[in-house]
Amino acid sequence: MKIIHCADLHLDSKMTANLTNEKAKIRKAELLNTFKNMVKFASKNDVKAIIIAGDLYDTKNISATAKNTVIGEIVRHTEIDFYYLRGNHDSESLFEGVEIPANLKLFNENWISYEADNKKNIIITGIELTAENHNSFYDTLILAHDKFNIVVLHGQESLHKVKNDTWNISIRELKNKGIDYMALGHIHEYKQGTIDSRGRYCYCGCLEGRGFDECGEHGFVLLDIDEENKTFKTQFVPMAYRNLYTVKVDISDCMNTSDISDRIGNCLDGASYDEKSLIKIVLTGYTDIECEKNIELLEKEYENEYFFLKVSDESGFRVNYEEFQLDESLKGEFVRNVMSENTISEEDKAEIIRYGIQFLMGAKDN
Ligand SMILES: [Mn+2]
Repeated sequence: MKIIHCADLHLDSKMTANLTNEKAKIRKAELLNTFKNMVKFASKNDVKAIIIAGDLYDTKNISATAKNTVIGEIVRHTEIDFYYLRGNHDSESLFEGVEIPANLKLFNENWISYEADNKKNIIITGIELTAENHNSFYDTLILAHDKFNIVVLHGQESLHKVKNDTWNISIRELKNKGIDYMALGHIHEYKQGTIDSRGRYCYCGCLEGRGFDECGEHGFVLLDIDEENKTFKTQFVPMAYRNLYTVKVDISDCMNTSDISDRIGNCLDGASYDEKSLIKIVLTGYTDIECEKNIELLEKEYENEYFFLKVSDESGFRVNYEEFQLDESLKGEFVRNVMSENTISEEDKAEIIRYGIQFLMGAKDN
């Protein structure tokens, strides 16, 4: 039996952190579309169940479009059962006034188990964490050890129990419970780990990256379970329409914007990102204080090659002290004065000297 494990779709996210309203609108539509594409994949590949391990939505106020899209897909695909466990971003009244389709299986603040296959060998069990149950839910989990057990939870993994943290999940406390696969949500990056000699836990990551803290490939996990032998294989399936990448470009020794542009060009050519990507260029390294650097121009130069591109300058300046040692001009005097100041850090000195020299050079031009 094939099962999809997805989580953290965050449908209806604002998406305006980097993007214009127009592009944010496009991204919002893409999030919904990727959900539809995942269901399409499930239908085509004989997937019998889709587990949504929390944060299907991003806000408590869900748009009619997002609501109708999800319900519409569930109703349209009666061949698939949807197991939806709410996360910390999901609304309590999500299905208020809506008739719950028979193939939509929900969870609540108590453990609930569902038989996922006709042979009753695969059991999906889940609980939504609350302030009341987050300390006790480990003890109340009782599984039949002769079944293939999938446990669904939404929260942050840790070794030990963290008191007063509703969204904390101690992996150690879930040892020897009979779990085969734990489908987790909350961490937006794909990650697998071991529970005990029997079971594994997995964060499938979010379905689409939204910001530059969610770089790289995104998608879902496809489980292929042999219900007779109770063995299984997992596969990460990339599904995101667009990916985000942070690209570090060392601009050490560049003297002007053209030099920097060449470095950026080399890095981008080497990586060959899809033109649909969102790119954040981070300039690193150290340049001479007299380096001419125009960030806006660099952004303009490359922004049309991708859906979105921004340049963030994290490079520093280096002062070539020897150059100023014997300089008798005001510039040399200024540099030597700053350098002899013991209360200023080296980085701040470089910054002060850079501004000072720019000022002196500007004054000379006038
Ligand atoms: Mn979450």
